Amino acid sequence: MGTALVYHEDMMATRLLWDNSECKIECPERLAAALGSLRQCGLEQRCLHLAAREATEAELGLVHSPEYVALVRRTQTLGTEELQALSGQFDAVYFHPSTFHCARLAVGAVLQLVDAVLTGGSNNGLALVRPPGHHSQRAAANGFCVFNNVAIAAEHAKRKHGLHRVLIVDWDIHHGQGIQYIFEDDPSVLYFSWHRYEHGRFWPFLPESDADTVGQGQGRGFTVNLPWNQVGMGNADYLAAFLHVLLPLAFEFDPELVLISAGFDSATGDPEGQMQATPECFAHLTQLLQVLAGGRVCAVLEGGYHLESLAQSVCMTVRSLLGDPVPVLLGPMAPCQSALESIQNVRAAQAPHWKSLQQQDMAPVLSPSTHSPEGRPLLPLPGDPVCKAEAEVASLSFLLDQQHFHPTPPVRMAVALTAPDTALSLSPDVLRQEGSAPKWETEAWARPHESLAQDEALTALGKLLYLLNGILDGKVSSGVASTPAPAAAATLHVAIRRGLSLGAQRVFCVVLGELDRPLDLPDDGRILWLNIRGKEVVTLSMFHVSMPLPGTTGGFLSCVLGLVLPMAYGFQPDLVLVALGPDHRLQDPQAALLAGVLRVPAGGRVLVLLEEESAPELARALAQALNGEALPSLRPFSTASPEDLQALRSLRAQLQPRWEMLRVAASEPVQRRGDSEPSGSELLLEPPSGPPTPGVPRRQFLGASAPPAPRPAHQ
Ligand code: Q9C
Ligand code: ZN
Repeated sequence: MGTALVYHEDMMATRLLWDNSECKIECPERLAAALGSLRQCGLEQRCLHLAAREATEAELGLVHSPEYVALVRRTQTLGTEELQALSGQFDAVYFHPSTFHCARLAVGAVLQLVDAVLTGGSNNGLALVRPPGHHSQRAAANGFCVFNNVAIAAEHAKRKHGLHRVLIVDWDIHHGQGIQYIFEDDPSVLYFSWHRYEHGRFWPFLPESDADTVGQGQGRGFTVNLPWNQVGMGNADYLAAFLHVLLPLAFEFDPELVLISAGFDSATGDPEGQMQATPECFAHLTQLLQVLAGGRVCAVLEGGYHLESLAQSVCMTVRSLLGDPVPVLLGPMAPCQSALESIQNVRAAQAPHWKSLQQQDMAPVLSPSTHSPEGRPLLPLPGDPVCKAEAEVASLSFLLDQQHFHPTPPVRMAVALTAPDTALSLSPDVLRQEGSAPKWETEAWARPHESLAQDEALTALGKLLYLLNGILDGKVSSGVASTPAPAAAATLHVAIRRGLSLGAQRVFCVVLGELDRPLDLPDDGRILWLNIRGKEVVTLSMFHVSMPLPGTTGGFLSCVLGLVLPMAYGFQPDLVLVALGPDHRLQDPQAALLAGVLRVPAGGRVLVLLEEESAPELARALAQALNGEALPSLRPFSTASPEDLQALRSLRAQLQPRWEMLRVAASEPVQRRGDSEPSGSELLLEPPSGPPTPGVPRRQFLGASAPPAPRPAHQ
């Protein structure tokens, strides 16, 4: 088991033999940089190595025409001038005498990876390959791509392993139009791509890269395009796209395998993408995808042309695949207006095809025509808008430097249960915590609380305090603790106070069941309290929210993806406390999902507090989720009820002035008392003021509370 790394040094052989400024960026050094940095970070040594092999012609034939395969085969014997002439027949392509060999190795590497993951040889993995694949078509090379590595792998997973649902996530900054064409009428492959588009003014200049292209025939709704219309998109924009577009659809699709077209030209510093997502963002994206398909995730290198940015982003991806907690994201987390317009448009275009997007007020934003009547792209406008305000653009070297030190806690997961935990059958790397805080210290914390007077409650509190200390000290990443039910409220109260006293600056409490927010806790923005229970939505402040537990799996998912995670990303907590109190009514797979996804924004620092009377299965499900193991399926998927959706809509409207990661649309009208929710048609008739907004008014703290404090000093 573990994480597979597939590679072959022969894939460094293909290179550009003549002058061509467009193609020269796809160079052998890309692989050397990625691999070198994996070695340097000690990550390569932790992977399982699989040798790449050449794909057979039958395998190439899963996607490509025999004539095209023959054409590429003939390039082996051509001279430089003939190679150059042939290359000129395609858009942004070069051939080399080794191209056929390299391209067959690239396909074979991905097939080796998929076979290993689908036969249980490894949990997940990365294929480091050249040439890339996602632009390549049935009978055409395109955009540095010769054979469509990922498309062939998806087809192979269907034919050879009998899969029915494969998700392809293309986070490369270019549109993988090749993959789109190959699967456009196929409902068994869900293809998601975001890409630099600039209203059609960026390569490959295709109208079918826009959000309103959703697939054909049976495949309608299984092509999902998220075009970025400005450069400068960053971590918040990418995460908003995952939370509000990709993940809801992916959960509803319920893939058996996730393939990532992992191009890193979407990272900061890349000359092609001109975006600003930091390498850490790819650790988050990867870990979020690992909650799908039982963790069967295969990442496949596509683009990425800034060697340092590429190398660091590859390392971040592999760290997540290995299960390490992710580095927290720094900086303000608010998607820009242009990103929100794109998100709104793709949600509107996909809403007819996905239950998880229905019944939510949706209308596309009117955007300027992207193509001339003849179908040719319009010329770039001088001074095209950029998403980020100039002042907010951190220097590249700063962004790439901040990753110098991400210590990984020696223990990923500890259980500190009061009931005997020997029957739990946990993975051997889960620590069964023996230690307890000193008696005097435990008693001091317990003193003000009557319910903590009992011996059992004190013992539980001692274990919890010890665990909390380990987490905030960087010795343990996450943990599960328990307490007798009558002591639950007081124990949670102590945990919050102790967390703050140990240096946590922001604690996110996600509370299920009958536990009230202690009255004497400071309401100064250091604690975000979200109680999921109760009859109705109550927003006591931007930091004190209560809502009903959705009665359906669909409603629960919308709550987790559309509310809990956006708030977590906006708050950037140092510590997440999940408390399952009396009558929490959460099913084990739901609890596991909640804990598993909260790990991501929290950089792994999640502590779950259970009642010791809960079933051992619940403790096990939580421990596995926090240890980065595969999550159980939420099936059967039940659609969110109108009440669930109404509660979420009203909460979103109340909270999004402060929690901007909740936004799913650009410039939503501010809600005034007594106003009804705007209907879709009203939005259509009144598009947000004029053409695309350059830049965003950011960080408007409309709530009474202060913005988050600066990052804590502790690690
Ligand atoms: N300045 C991949 O990333 N040139 N292919 C575009 C725009 C072609 C990219 C020129 C870029 C191909 C796999
Ligand atoms: Zn690319």
